Amino acid sequence: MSATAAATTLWRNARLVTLADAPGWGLIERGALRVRGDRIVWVGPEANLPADAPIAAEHDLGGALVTPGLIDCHTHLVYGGQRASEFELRLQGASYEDIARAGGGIRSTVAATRAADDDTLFASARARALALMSEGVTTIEIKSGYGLSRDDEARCLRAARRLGQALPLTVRTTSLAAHALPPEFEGRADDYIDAVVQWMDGWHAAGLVDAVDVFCERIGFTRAQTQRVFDAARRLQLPVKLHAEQLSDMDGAALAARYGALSCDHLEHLSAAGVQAMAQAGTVAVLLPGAFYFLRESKLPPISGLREAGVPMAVATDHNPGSSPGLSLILMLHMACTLFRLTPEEALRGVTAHAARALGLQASHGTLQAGKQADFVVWDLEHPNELAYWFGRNPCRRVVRAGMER
Ligand code: DI6
Ligand code: FE
Repeated sequence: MSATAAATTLWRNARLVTLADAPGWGLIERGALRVRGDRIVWVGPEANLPADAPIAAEHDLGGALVTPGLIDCHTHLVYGGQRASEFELRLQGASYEDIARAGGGIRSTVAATRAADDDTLFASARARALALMSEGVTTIEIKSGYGLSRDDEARCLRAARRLGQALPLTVRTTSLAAHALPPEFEGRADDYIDAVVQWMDGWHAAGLVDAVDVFCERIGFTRAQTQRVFDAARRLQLPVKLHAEQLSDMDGAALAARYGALSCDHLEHLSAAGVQAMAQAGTVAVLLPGAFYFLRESKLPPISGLREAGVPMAVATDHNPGSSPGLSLILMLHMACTLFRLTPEEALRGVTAHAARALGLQASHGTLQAGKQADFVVWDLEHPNELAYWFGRNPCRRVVRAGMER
């Protein structure tokens, strides 16, 4: 039979976790999903299935749990080398900031990234993307930030775009050229920001940038420098995000909120005023328990303040070679509960609906609803709270992304 435009695929006999309306899991027992092309066209209890459209294929899921595809909304996936020896230094007592100030840290990854050719950068990032995908990740954000020159940043962004073409995975790119000061600009941070602002036009014109981010920190860039990068993004009509209040309170979140930021990320040192500014702007708080854990931080992000103010909370891996070399979004979901005391439902929303919002994709991704992209995961689990409960186990059984089984 030739596929007609109206032919749909039916996924039935599933326990659907739709996350359609907050709060709650949006559970549908004996649920069904109808998929046409890359879209969900109908979701509901099987008993209510309309009998009109032809069904091209039918899958009986045997009562299995189905959630939206997972979204890792903060990664630094493209880089050269690794930093295990820096981890050893930290085990001997050096701090992350000490190492960065001594010229190690991000700068050592910049050297390794510049030295790697395009295919090596792509191959290492591809292997990491496959690891994330094996646990049901269907969308990821990838930041640049280890090239720190016009051409090396472009190479990293191109590798990210290439991943989205080569793999059954939605990739959103973020320019994080303002991640650290490259050695050739030593002592000239404002000149570097001038250069970044100029380079951004070219990266944007080449279609390489979906959003713009800055590391606003004592060892990163000041608020004034952040603002100049955000002004450039605004001129190009690009949305902004911010690495904010990770190691100290720079009042960066309130600044980002004034630019209508999609998200502020890390936030361990976020103030009450920062929480309010984010709530008013509708900015998502992206929590990164992997970095908190790996850097052995003790100051917790103000979770109850964010919750009370109604700030949507997302959870991501922050995968990077220095502060979070982990490649399991499900482990982050678990750690968001154990370390940050999110509820299992908040944590699942954090890697689906709220992660979509942190990428500006809330209209098309993150829940099981008619009209959204058909991205979903079939799990070897009975209840969605088990996603937060098990750790070191991969219960992902099947993945459908954009209507196609991977
Ligand atoms: N905050 C982080 O945790 C990562 N970048 C950032 O701005 C760390 C990046 C690295 O150490 O390589
Ligand atoms: Fe990060």
